Amino acid sequence: MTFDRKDLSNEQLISFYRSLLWPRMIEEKMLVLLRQGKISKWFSGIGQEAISVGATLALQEDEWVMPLHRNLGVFTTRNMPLHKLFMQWQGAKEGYSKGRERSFHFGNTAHHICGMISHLGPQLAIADGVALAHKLRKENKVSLAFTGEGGTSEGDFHEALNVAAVWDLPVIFIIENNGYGLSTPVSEQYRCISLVDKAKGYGMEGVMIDGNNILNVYDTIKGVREYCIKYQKPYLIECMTFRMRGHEEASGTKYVPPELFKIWELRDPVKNFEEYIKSIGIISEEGVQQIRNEFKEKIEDELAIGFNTNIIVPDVEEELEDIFQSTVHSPRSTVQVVDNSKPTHHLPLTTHDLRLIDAISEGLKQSMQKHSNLILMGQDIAEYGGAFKITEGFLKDFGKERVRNTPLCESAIVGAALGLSLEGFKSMMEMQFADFVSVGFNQIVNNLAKIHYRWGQNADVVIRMPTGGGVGAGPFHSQSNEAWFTKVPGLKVVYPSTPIDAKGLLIAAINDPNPVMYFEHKALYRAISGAVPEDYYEIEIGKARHVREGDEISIITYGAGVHWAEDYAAEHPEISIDILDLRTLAPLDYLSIREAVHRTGRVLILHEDTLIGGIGGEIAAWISENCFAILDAPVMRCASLDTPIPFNIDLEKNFMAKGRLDETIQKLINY
Ligand SMILES: Cc1ncc(C[n+]2csc(CCOP(=O)(O)OP(=O)(O)O)c2C)c(N)n1
Repeated sequence: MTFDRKDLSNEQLISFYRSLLWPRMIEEKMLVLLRQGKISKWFSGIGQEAISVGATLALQEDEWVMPLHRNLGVFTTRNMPLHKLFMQWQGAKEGYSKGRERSFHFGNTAHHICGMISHLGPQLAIADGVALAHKLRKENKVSLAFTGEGGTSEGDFHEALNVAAVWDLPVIFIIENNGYGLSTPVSEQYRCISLVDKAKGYGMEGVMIDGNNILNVYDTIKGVREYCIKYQKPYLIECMTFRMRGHEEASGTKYVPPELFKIWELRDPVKNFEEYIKSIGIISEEGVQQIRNEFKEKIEDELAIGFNTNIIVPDVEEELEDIFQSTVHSPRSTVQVVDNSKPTHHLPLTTHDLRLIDAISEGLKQSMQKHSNLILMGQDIAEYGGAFKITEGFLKDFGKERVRNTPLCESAIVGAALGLSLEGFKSMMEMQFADFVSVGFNQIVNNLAKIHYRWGQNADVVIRMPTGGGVGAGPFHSQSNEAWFTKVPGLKVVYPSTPIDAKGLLIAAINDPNPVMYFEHKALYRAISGAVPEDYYEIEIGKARHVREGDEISIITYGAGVHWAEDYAAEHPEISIDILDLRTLAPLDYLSIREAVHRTGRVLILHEDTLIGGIGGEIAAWISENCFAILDAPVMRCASLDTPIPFNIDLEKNFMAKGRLDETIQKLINY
């Protein structure tokens, strides 16, 4: 292995050596502790340290890195204290994730390290979002994301690189090509000759380098960083290396031909660099031993601290509280909150009549005026104004940087939204249709939803979801999929049914520093109008609206169901119907639900979503557990058929819950 020190001083070379040796020695100790049963799992980066260390050394300390499971060198080079890392690996409360995450699945905002999720590829697009933040602020910074060669087969790799190229983002993508996935060799992973050849396909530069040569890695990434900043472009680097141990320690290496270990042993990044600095006379064998002894001692000292942790005493309140970032200090405290939660409410504000769609648009526009750091992203939302024209005219008012057309890639855009959040931006992503969220699902339920609980970083993202049927659009443009998200801790789910609520809840969602899924019913867009305050205001997330007072039955519903229930009540004056519009599906307003049960003792839960697994089942269960004594009849549900939503208008009508509303109400009354 040949090293070219360029203009690096002797001190720098020694310092590089220390940075390289440190994770190696930590790992060697961890392998001992693993055998002694003192830690539970270990993903080894032995043999690959030059990549993690060299890359991190080449960056500024406040540039975000998205490491994976073999990048201990990133954490150590960012000077995370070993005792705290060890607490993390022990699952101790004193670690970086309060015991909630394992091995390297954690991040830390102060160190600008974004914690990985197990799914690997999704981390790449987060780097896009961070780079976008730098670009928008005209900062001379990059973000850097790692992937293994296995991860390059994921769709997320493609999406992230494509977005970075199309948006000219200063991101460095590093492939650590270590020959094997879990056990899958590269011959079964891809067919191109070199992965770096893919760079050309994305319209970016790329280079393949020896990943075991720290000076090579450092120098390349330093140069690439300058390129990315100067030209505002991404760059792909394929680092050739080898995994010297099993995928994780328990899984062995039987599938690897033994001669490969011999070959790569000769290319060991630590030993080779050690030999090099000795050969140029800047350190002696004694000097090396001195450093090794110093590290050995330091490891023991740090472990002594690291072992000294308290036994975790689970605290239910704290566990639940940490799902979300507190909203106490969010801008909401200074925003006027409209309380229209009672049928008798009075609006002391100047209003104008708007359709649901216009109210959403107005809420979004006022939010853009309020928050200069709010970025809108979605397919066709700029010049075209969005599939439903919600953002029509926004481009002129707010410019192309803040109103961004995206390539057709939901997953990467959700990931980019999270990256923007790491850098303090707010973002709203428009799903063109709620149905398409399935291809961004992983990022939402695993990255956005869990990040605050896992390592305390918030995801300040709103995803707008044009949803619902009644428009004859078939199975993939009409689904009700809100219940996919109400089940996921860490997401707020709002679903307004009126213009006033639509505007106020959207503003509240954008002010909320947590991820909010905002459902808007397409069939209500232009069909429903109402008085909407002209000013900027919020409707409180998590508060239901008592729509109509009645004393015979209570219909608990949301979305289109509110209008079905109101129409039914108007057509049946002989029945005294009470209606509650949930407005927020997560978190549910249990107090208002209880009051609704109390008013009539007979409850019907109505939703357009299909029956099985719909939110109605959850509410019914809660009512029967908590309100049994005040019920006069079993809780009933009226929902759509458990089939996909069909295209033909008569079939769709047959599918819809609305067609069974009368029958269910009669059953409930006559019980
Ligand atoms: C989406 C997903 N599928 C499968 C896995 C299981 N898995 C974990 S690591 C891994 C291999 C990853 O290979 P590579 O990207 O080359 O990284 P390496 O482990 O070699 O560093 C697999 C299949 C996973 N974590 N995520």
